[in-house]
Amino acid sequence: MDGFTPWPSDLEARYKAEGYWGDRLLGDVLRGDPGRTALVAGAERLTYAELDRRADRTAAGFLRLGIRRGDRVVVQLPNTAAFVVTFLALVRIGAAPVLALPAHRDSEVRYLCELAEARAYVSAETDGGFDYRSMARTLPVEHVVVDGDAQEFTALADLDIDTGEEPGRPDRPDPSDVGVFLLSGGTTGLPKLIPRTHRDYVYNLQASAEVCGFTRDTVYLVVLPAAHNFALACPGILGVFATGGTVVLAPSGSPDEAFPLIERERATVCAVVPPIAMLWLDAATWSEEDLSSLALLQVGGAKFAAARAAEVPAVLGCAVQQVFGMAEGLLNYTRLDDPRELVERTQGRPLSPADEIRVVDEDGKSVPPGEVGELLTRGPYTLRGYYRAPEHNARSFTPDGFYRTGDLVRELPSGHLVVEGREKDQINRGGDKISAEELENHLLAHPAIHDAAVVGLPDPMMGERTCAFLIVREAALPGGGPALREIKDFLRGRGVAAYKFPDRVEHVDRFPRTPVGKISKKELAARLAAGRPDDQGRGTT
Ligand code: OOB
Repeated sequence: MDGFTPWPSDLEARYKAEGYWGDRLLGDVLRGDPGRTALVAGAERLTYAELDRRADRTAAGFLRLGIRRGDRVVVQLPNTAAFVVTFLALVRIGAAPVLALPAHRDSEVRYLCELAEARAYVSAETDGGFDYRSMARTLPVEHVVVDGDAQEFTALADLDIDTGEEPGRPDRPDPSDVGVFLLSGGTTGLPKLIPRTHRDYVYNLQASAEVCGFTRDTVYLVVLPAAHNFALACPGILGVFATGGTVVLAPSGSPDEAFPLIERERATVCAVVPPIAMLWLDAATWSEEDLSSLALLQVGGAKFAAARAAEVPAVLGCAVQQVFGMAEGLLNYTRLDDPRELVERTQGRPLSPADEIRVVDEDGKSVPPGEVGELLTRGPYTLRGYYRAPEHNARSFTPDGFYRTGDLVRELPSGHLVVEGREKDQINRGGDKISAEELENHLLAHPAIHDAAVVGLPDPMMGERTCAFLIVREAALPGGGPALREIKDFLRGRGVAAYKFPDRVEHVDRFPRTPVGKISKKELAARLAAGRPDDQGRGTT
């Protein structure tokens, strides 16, 4: 596939010889007993046999539509059975789903369709008050498939028809093919696509299921978006399928929705981001639901404070596991039998014995053991390049193929990593990643804005919130420049996902600069922390 950077042949040979890469395809992950429940979604309950059949029939439907091996299909579905069926159907015919988040809007989805040259777009009809069909109308794709009332488009249900005919024999994908595209949190003006091959992603989910002790008795509650790597394959939905357990889809992580499902389905495992974990710690003290089935709470996506991690066993009655992962590949897990100290205070250690880790200083030299530096990594399930992004790849990888994570870590003698911060120009808002540059570019399109700098503002609940520092054009000054409300309306109008909207806007006359003349975001953050966002002391909106 053009735009895809393969692993060099010596590493490929090694990963195969050492058993990391096999021949299993993503379409073959359903390994449960046919009669056991694979999926619970709303009122729907599907056994392994039923899910398998639905995936096959829908695969035939996509083939009838003309979707073929090697095609890309942008999929934007909430946590519904349709997500699971569509994902399995596409990977079975070797068409790679490009997994957009339900929160994405025109700006993100259009870009993904263009970059991936997607043949089709699959969405919900409406969700959370948003009509995906109206967005779909102007997307540059041949086919739009809608779960629900499809209006002028193709209904997903119409792809799932048993015609009685033998479906055209699909061209079986190769394990080295790209199976799925995940989205990068992004550090540049535009989001990046992460190609995950069948064999690297199958290893990712199987090895994760093993480390997390998943079995056929696992009942996994999905509260994060199913399209996110954590919920999909760490071990996630696919890791459960590979071990024969049951997946229960929840619409969100709100205790009102999640707790009754835990009680009703006797859920044993759930993956959450720190703000949800903290919400649950609060809610569990007064909620009446029986959460006693819960055995493991996986927490990741952003740093989980040691003090909160320590509360989980007593308050929620289950073990806690910290997960420091990335859609690009590398996963770190605290192990189920790690001493409490490591579980509470570290973000885990690499999943695979073949994961290579380097912690380096600004010159790319390894720091002394135990000191903080940037984490570089390569391994059997970490990408070697973003899709169709040669210039960005030249910066994001070392010449010997290590991915520069942009995360600052400290490595303990046990191999466990402690995340100490970040070097990349990104905001981690409770696990949602926001590229500062992408948001700045949107803000710069505002007629009253001369310059913009986006920084993270420490927040006890979200870890960080987003603050946009703005220099307003002189002509706009008499009105005082755009306030937060106006900025949000402006971004909504541009079709930007709401989680990227700033939480706060500060108007300033000029930006502090580094000695080389770059905007000093460190200084901006320090001023915010000190409560004097503008040196001149102008107001907040
Ligand atoms: C997960 O994946 P992404 O791609 O949304 O974000 C990756 C970035 C990491 O580079 C790091 O900056 C941050 O999110 N991060 C954490 C963390 N887990 C992720 N920072 C501190 N502590 C943690 N535990 O977020 C993701 C993917 C798979 C599993 C879990 C999380």
